[in-house]
Amino acid sequence: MAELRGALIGCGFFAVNQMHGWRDIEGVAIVAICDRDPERLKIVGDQFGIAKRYTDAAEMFAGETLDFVDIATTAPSHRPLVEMAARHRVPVICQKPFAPTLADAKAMVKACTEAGVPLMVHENFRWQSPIQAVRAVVDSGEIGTPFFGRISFRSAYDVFSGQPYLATGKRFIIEDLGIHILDIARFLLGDVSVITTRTARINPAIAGEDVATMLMDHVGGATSVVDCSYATRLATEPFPQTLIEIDGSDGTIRLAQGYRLTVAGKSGTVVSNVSPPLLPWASRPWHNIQESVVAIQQHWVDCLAKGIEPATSGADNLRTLALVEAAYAGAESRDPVSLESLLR
Ligand code: NAD
Ligand code: 89V
Repeated sequence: MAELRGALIGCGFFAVNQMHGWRDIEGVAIVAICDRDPERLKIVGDQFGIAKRYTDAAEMFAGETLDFVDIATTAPSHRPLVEMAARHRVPVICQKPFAPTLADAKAMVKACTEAGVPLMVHENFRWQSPIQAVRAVVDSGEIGTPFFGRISFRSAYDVFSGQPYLATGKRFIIEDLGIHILDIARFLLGDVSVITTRTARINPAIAGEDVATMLMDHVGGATSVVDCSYATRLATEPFPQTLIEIDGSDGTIRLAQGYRLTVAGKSGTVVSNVSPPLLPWASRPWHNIQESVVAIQQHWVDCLAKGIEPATSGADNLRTLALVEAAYAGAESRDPVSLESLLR
């Protein structure tokens, strides 16, 4: 089969992981890159040996024949770039947060659907191997029917040095990090009908909230708590581990710090180490996230080959983004927010 010709837009902090990911995957080549900042374009172009470089995405779409485009810019540029890809009939991957608003995201899904173009959101946390291991246990039936979940991300890691824009936005932890954890809750326990949210800002040097606690009713009957903090100083810093508790009718799952998975179920208790592999180009503590980048990008290639919708398609991600919007609305009103009207 001919090699897929991809292009990447946005050569910033995180895109380097995506470029490594593409290099690891067979049957794909990134043939062109684009960044409006010539310095970033040069750094990534030189590091990965990409000769075709553009400072303007429109010029890149006009000048290249592409099988897909990978958008790794921040949220404000996502809608115009995704719509540009749709106009050029180029299948598109878009980084999270998919869009600044749910209305933008719905328009992006519509544009791609009408153009007949596949659209995947780079929602990679559910692709982390420890999270996949938890899902495999749930699917096996070992703990029966889940009725409670706690999906937790608490840290004091300095994310602002690598991503300074995170300190300046009115919204922070729910939109940037909570979005992943809410997506994991959906992945493990199904869609959500109602969410109740409390937030706080502990770090006075940032503009947005750095603590969020969300209580959710899942459509299938389970209740979950999603709690996120970048203001939690622990004896051992867990970044970027998501810790999970699931209670089911026949047992429990605990994913604890150090990637220790304990399953107490129908066949007894099993403790295992589900540490993600350290890829040759990866570095601790980011290796968990870096491995998931390869997994989601491989999934995209497999879906393109089979002509099937990716698990984290644009349409799927509307449900995660709706949770983000509902969480901010509920944090302000202090009332529970129903998801139904948002998703209409
Ligand atoms: P960044 O600011 O370091 O990089 C973004 C790059 O995009 C910059 O170089 C900028 O010049 C370029 N850019 C912006 N608009 C452009 C446009 N219209 N045309 C061409 N280039 C443009 O940001 P980052 O930290 O790399 O984050 C990028 C995205 O990745 C964000 O949405 C962020 O939330 C997401 N992210 C995801 C993960 C994850 O695990 N999935 C981790 C970190 C960041
Ligand atoms: O995944 C992300 O979007 C990152 C981080 C894990 C640091 O929050 O911003």
